[in-house]
Amino acid sequence: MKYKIINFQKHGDDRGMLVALEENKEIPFNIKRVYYMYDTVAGVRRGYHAHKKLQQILICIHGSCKIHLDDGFDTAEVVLDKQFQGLYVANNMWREMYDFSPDAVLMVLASEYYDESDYIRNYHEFLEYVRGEDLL
Ligand code: T46
Repeated sequence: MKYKIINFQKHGDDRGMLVALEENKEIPFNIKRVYYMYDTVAGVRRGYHAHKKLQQILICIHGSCKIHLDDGFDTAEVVLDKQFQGLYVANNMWREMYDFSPDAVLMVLASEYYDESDYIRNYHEFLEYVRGEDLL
């Protein structure tokens, strides 16, 4: 599984909604890190990298945004606009985040601590890495 939309259980009553996330239950890994982005500047596109090891769940807990995914062979565009949905992204996936609404808050649950050496920030290197061949 390279990516997957997960619909979390909604606990709703007459007061409103609540979503609960636990590691190795709703989230299919140990959660070592949580980060989020907000006040994203209009028209900006971020990401442009892959991870060798990191797995993540992306949740747009307010507003909406889109995610471009690329495994080196196929691409997909995913819309995140529901607070009860998470996008699981496996390692070895190129990702770009775009079309943020002005009020978007994109929260990410990560399987590893921050490690710059886990990033592949060059698309050509990424293709070589996942295809296991020298493309030059
Ligand atoms: C990813 C997508 C969805 C830290 O110091 N610690 C952290 O845990 C993170 C994630 C970032 N940073 C610093 C590193 C940079 O100086 O925050 C700055 C912005 O990070 P970056 O340019 O990598 O942000 P994005 O939005 O391009 O990518 C982020 C994650 O880095 C990445 O793992 O999958 O969100």
